[in-house]
Formats: sequence, C-alpha cells, structure tokens
Amino acid sequence: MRIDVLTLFPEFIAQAAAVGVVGRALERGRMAVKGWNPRDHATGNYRRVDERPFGGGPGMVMLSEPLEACLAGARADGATGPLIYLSPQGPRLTQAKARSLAATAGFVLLCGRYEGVDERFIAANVDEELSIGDYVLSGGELGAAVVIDAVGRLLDGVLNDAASAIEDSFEDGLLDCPHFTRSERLGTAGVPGVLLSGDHTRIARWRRQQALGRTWLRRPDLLARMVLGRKDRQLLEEFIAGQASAAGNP
Ligand code: 9D3
Repeated sequence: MRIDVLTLFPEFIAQAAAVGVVGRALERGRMAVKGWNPRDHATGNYRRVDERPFGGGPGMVMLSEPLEACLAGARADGATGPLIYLSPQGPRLTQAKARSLAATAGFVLLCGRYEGVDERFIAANVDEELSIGDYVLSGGELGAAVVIDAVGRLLDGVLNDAASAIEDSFEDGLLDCPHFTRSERLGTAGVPGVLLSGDHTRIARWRRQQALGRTWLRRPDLLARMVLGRKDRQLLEEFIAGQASAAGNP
C-alpha cells in the first residue's frame, strides 16, 4: 500500500508513521508513506501557499496553484488512488472505512491549514472528504496521522497476532473487556478469579460478557445499532442483573 500526503508539515507525517506497528509495516515494506510539500511547488519570491479570502473576513485560504503542482508531482512519482481531503466537513472516519481503505493499493491525503483550501481545487481534484471527529483542529495533519495509523495497523503481517485485530473494539461493534497481567508488586489482587481458573471456556464467556456490559454502560449508542444473538443477550442480561444487585436494587 502506498499513501501520499500533501502537507505543509511532511516531517510531522513521517514522524507519526515511524513508530509502533505502523512503523514496522513501513520497515517491512508493506506500506510506503510519502510527504509532499506544496511550499516546494510555490512560486515567486515569497513562495506563498496561502492568500486572503474573496469576500474578506479573518484567516487565510490555501492557494490552488501550489496544490495542483504538488499533486501533479506526487502523481508523476506514482501516487495512486483517490484524493482524500481531511476536513471537518467530511463524514467521520469509521473502522469500516479504515478496513476498506486498507484493502486498496493506496490513496492520497490532503491536509489543509489556515481556514482550508480554495473550493475550486476541492471541486476539481478531491474525491472524498474525511473528518476524524467533532472538534476543531488547527489542520489536517493529525487527521492524516489517524487515517495512516488506523489503516496501517490492518495491513497483513503488521499485527503480531491476527486475532487481536479481529477482537478489536469496533471490529465486532463492542468495546474491549478489561485486561490484567502478572505484576511483581500487585500480584493477583483485584484480578477476577475466573481469569486465574485456567478454564478457557469460562474465560472466553467472561470476556464476552464484560465487552457487552461495558458497551451497555459506556456506549449504549453502539449497542443500539447491533443485533445481539441469543447467547449475547443472555450474557448481557446476566451482567445487568449483576449491576443492579451490586447497586442494591433487587
Ligand atoms: C475556527 C475555524 N473554523 C471556522 C468555523 C473552521 C475550521 C477551519 C479549519 C475548522 C478546522 C480547520 C482545520 N481542521 C482540519 O483540517 C481537520 C479536522 C478538524 O478540525 N476536526 C476533525 N477532523 C478534521 S480533519 C481535518
């Protein structure tokens, strides 16, 4: 997979993609991330990449020409796939979207700065937009880093354990169960007994129940969109009954 990023801060993207499982994907050649700076394609003494907006108002807008030249440079180098503009106006990135992007040969990310990009560049070049959530960032670079991380970790051979991808939150629509590990200082204090039982059927059942219960407690919106099987419904009912009795409501 090849990801090209048009950004005024290519060094930020390179740093963000260099660590952890995604860094390993790069090392192993499963993925290539290349930054392209519109500044390098700006002309004139000042190499301007921004200009005041028509109609006035505060803030600056990214100029079309340096972006056109930058994109052409990336394409000439082999940049492939749709041009995706990171923007608060886009639909939110989902795990399903990360999965579908991970199944492609590549894509190009456009990071805006200032108030955004001249709408004519967007109309002529952008295939889709993606937001990473409902909060205000100062530019698209963190969004691009989020997309690269979410997609990169899904590439074959990136994760240590393929099962850990499948068991992820959102892959099956549920939050994760709690985790505990051996600790010199803490010993087994506070560790649910079932996890020490060695009974892998009971352990799997407990983990599923915790995932269902936590989702019910913390993200009822996720649960509302799911259709639970008979076994899951039973596990969740048992969890809810346990909550009620813990709270002293019989
Ligand atoms: C205060 C600025 N805003 C005026 C109403 C508009 C605005 C312009 C540029 C808001 C944010 C940005 C920069 N944001 C991004 O480039 C961005 C972003 C985001 O802000 N939130 C969530 N996802 C993304 S992806 C790119």
